[in-house]
This record gives sequence, C-alpha cells and structure tokens, in this order.
Amino acid sequence: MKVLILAMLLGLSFAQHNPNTKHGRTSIVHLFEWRWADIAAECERYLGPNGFGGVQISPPSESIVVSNPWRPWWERYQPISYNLCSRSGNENELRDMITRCNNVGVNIYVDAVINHMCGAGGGEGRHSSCGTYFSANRKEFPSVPYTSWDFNDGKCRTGSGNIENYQDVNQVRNCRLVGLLDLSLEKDYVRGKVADYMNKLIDMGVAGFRVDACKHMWPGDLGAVYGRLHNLNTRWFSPGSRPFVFQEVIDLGGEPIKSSEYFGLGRVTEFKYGAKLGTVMRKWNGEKLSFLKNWGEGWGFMPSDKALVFVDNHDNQRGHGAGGASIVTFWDARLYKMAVGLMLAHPYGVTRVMSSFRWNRHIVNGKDQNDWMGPPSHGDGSTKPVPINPDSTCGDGWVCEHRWRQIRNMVIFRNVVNGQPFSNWWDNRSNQIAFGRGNRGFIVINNDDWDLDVTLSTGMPGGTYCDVISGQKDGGRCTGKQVQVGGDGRAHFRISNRDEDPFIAIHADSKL
Ligand code: QV4
Ligand code: CA
Repeated sequence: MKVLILAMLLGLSFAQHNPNTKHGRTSIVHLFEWRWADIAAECERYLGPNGFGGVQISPPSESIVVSNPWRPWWERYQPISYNLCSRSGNENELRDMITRCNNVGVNIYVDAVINHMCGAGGGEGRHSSCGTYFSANRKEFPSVPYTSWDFNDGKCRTGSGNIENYQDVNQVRNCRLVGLLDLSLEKDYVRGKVADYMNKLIDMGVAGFRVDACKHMWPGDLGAVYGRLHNLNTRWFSPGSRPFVFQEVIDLGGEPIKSSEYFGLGRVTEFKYGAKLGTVMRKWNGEKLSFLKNWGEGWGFMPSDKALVFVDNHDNQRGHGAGGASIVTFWDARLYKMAVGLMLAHPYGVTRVMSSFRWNRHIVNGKDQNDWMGPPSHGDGSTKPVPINPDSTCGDGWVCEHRWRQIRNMVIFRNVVNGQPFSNWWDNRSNQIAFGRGNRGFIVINNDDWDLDVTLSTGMPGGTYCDVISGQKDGGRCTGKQVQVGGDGRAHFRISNRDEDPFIAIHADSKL
C-alpha cells in the first residue's frame, strides 16, 4: 500500500513536468496581452500549421483596472476575483479559444496569479475587468469570496508590510510583493478557492499553468494546491494526463530561496539562461559563443528536465523582474534572431518563444520610463485586434516575433530534431560555432566581426539542403541559400559577418 501511494505521488509529480504537447511539437509561444479571439484565429491559421505546441496566455482572471489615464499591462497581475472576464475577453471567448486551439493540436497554458490579489492601495469600487465590487482597504473580494482573514499580514514581520529583504525567506513568502495583498495559502479555504479556479480551466481544456510569483509561495502550499488539480480533459488528452506546471522563480543565485525547492512540483523558469545568453551574444565580460560548448547544466543551470527556458520574457524585456541590461529582445532584432535560433537548436529545456507588443521605449539612466505601457488599444482602453499583413507580419504595434521567418523555422527545426543528441560541435575559439542534433539537423552561427569560411562535419546524410534562415524549402525549391552535404557528411559554409542574418540552419525536412 505504502509503495502504491509513493508510486502515485511520484507519478503525479513527474507528469507535471510534461508539457503534454501533441504531434511531436516542442515549443510554447507567449502571446502576451493578445485577445482570446485573436489567439483562437492564430492557432488555426498559423500555430497549428507551423508546429507550435502551445500558447501561454495572459491571466484570464478578473483584475483591477488601472487608468492613470492609460491602462498598464501589469494591471492583470492584480486579481479581483476568479471570474473569467479580462482585458483579453470574456468566458465564452476564452472557452471558444481553448476549444479551437485544442482542435488543431495547440495547447493552452494559463498564467495563474495565485500569490496575491490587488495592491493594498487599490482602493474600492467596481474598477475591475468584470465590474465586480471589491475593497482593497478592507481586504474584501466578495465574488471569490475572500475577506481579511484570508490574507497573510498577521504573519509578516516587516514595518511596511512589504517584502523588504530577499535574504529573509519568511518575508519573501509571507509579506506583500510590491504592496500586493498576500494570500494565506496555508489555509485550506484559500487552497480550495485557488484549486477550484484552476480546475475550472482544466475542465475547459487547458493543458497546464505558468504559476506566477512562486518564490513568494511556500512549496508545501503549492504542492497541496497542485495535488487537488483534476486530470486533463479527455476530449483532447489521454486519460490520466496531469496538468503541466511551470513555476516562475527568479533564481540568479545569491538568495536563500532556490529553484530546486520547486523541482518536485513541476518545471521552473531558468532565468540564468536568458541573462547569460544575452551576455554572450553581446560579448560582454569577455564572453564568447565558443564558451557555449557545455551550454546548459555545464553553465550551472538547473537540470534540463526541470527547466523552462526563454531568451526574454514580458518582465525583463522592459526592465521588470530580473536579468538586467544583458537581456536581448526584439529591439535588437539581429542578435535576437540568433539567440532564439540558438535556443531552439539546443536540446536544453522546454523552450518558450516571446511574442510582444511595441511600446514607446524611453530609457533614462538605464530605466525605461514607459515600462508600464499596455498593449495597442483603443481610446476606451480596450485591446486592439491583431491584424495580419499580406506579407504575414502583424500590424498595429504587434511585433509577432513568432512569425519572423527565422524564428518560426527554428520552431520547426526543434520539432524535426526532437530527441536527437547534441553532436558535431565546432568552434573557432571565438564567436563562430556550429553544432548538430544527431543526423537530423545542423546550425552554424557567425557572431564575429569577420567572415566564416569553413568545411564541417554535419552528421547529416549527403544531399542538398535548404537553409531555413535565409529562406526555406517551398514546394520542391529553395528560397534561400543551399548547402551541399557530401556522402561523408561534410559541408562547406560561408557566412559573411555582414549578412542580414549571420547564421545557417538545415534539417532533415529541408532536404531538397
Ligand atoms: C507600488 C509600490 C509599492 C507599494 C505599492 C502600494 O512600488 O512599494 O507598496 O505601490 O500599493 C505594480 C506597480 C508597483 C505597485 C504595485 C502594487 O508596478 O509599483 O507597487 O503594482 O500596486 C507585475 C509588474 C509589477 C506590478 C505587478 C502588479 O512587474 O510592476 O506592480 O505586476 O500589477 C520579483 C518577483 C517576481 C515578479 C517580478 C516582477 O519575484 O515574481 O518581481 N514577476 C511576476 C510577474 C510580473 C508581476 C508579478 C510577478 C506580480 O511576471 O509581471 O508583476 O504578479 O522578481
Ligand atoms: Ca506570499
């Protein structure tokens, strides 16, 4: 009996590391602040056909509405209730999106904000996304309902009631993160309300969760919540499938709370990945691409089977959260394409691609004065739809990095090489590198200030391949550069440092 219970517990916790993606798909895209109706259409017209495994959506729960006078993106990280009406749409639109994405094999992962409700200074009234009444002053959220009893303040020992010192574990978990009313997840009642919210979404068909602010919650409390979660909906997932869980913990070292405390519960965001990759791409601190030979665990990152990785996220692309100035984003498009390409070619972790909106970036003394700016919106504050241009890019301020040819084709590359080992590494001891994935794919990158001109062992079967960075295979022909691989697996590569994109990638399905 004991063995059985142990096996069940292990089974449960292991399953939560699996993204449940279908048809050999491997990557997630964060469609930051997109409307549900646009995501549904994107699943059908683009993500399904191009092999994306799933979408991380912005928080679907009711949030505060902050107008001063424009609405910041971060209002959605201040829940008012678990009603499913948000800036992205209402419950019917959410359900329609989940159904339509699932029907084309694209999973939905919900950003779950369960550590807190709105800020202590949120006032009271109905300035919330479903128009529900709340009082931050009295800590009352009647439509959950939560009352002042459900918050942690009694346990917080700082003068301000806020987290003041990240070296003190009790503060970090029992005090208010930037003034946000901190839920008492040790209470069975609170755990039940949070689990009900997540279960409603699971029953609607979502495949898992990005859990916000996990550093600020006790692992034991999270385990108790996850333990109450239903299995995934069998209309789309095999019986017994557990929700995928990836937990936001920013662990760059130097704090007592470690990512490893959360490994048993699900995957964890590896923030060192983007911070280090940015430093390497920018060649700061003497870093070089050739140092990436042991990229991954060799760099002190968490075990690959626990990691969720990304080049940038919605916080650190605008100076929130962590990672700092080294983070590469769409604002540095040339470096960004290389960094994302490298991430997608490399076997480490489950990969997440960022898809952003443009804002009026205005950096003064290293700080973006407009880091609060919300998504493209109409005068009444409602979010604008994502229009698709004839050349398949997006309009109206939506960046759609996931539609950039180089990034989309590397998402496909990762699916094609899935399960293949890291192989055939080459470097010039500087910023020119190459590596393969068994006999299924090969990538060559030139981030030096001079040309790359070299013959390499690719591990690929002989033949003519189409580079999926400068173009792609289109019917029988290649719209980009061609690479000749000899019968011995060797191929000659030339990449000018002045090329629009100084990297080349070929894979089994790009063979002509
Ligand atoms: C302000 C003051 C406080 C004061 C408070 C009084 O700064 O000192 O006590 O008013 O009410 C917004 C404002 C912030 C304001 C707060 C409360 O920016 O100035 O506090 O609201 O009103 C996002 C944004 C935050 C935003 C928050 C809530 O990044 O700026 O705060 O949403 O709207 C740490 C954490 C990590 C976190 C990261 C940003 O360990 O978990 O910081 N990342 C996640 C999300 C992130 C989100 C939150 C957590 C909170 O990815 O997007 O914060 O849900 O590293
Ligand atoms: Ca907390």
